[in-house]
Amino acid sequence: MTEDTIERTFIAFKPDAVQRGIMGEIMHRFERAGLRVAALKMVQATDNILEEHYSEHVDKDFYEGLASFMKEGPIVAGVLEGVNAVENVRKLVGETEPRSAMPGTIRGDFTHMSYEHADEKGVAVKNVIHASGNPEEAEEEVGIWFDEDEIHDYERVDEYHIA
Ligand code: IDP
Ligand code: MG
Repeated sequence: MTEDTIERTFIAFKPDAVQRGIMGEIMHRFERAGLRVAALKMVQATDNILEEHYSEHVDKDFYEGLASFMKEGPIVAGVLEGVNAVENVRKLVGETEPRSAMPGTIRGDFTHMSYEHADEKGVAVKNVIHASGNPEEAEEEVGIWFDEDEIHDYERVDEYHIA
């Protein structure tokens, strides 16, 4: 897919999604919306890669909790492709704080905790999935987690209808 309206976005199933066994249910939502899975791999996050990935949050109070949560177990990193993929994936993912995430969104359907609760416990908000916030972030994050030869170009059989 080469049109300008076709974007790539970065997603990651956080350790809670992997350990809760809900990766398939989450991926199903992206696949049925017609987003093309261009890359996918299970990786153990390291301090270095997390500092790059969450560079905007490194100095925040919740960073330590966030980094230790993201290292609790493997994550599954992926690249999704589609029309305005960044915006569409964030729409499916929902609000950052589970408490405010609407039913029907991934975070709204699979989580419920609040910032207040997470901060009181000194842990990160466990919200099952990461998705790039804007196209610039998406390009940067795809580059942090993937080499270009790990991103695959193939046609979905239903591409005629979905994009
Ligand atoms: P996003 O994941 O929706 O883009 P960001 O604001 O970029 O949200 O925050 C990155 C991640 O850091 C969140 O998904 C969440 O796991 C965690 N987080 C954000 N704000 C807080 C907080 O106030 N307390 C604890 N964890 C937080
Ligand atoms: Mg963010």
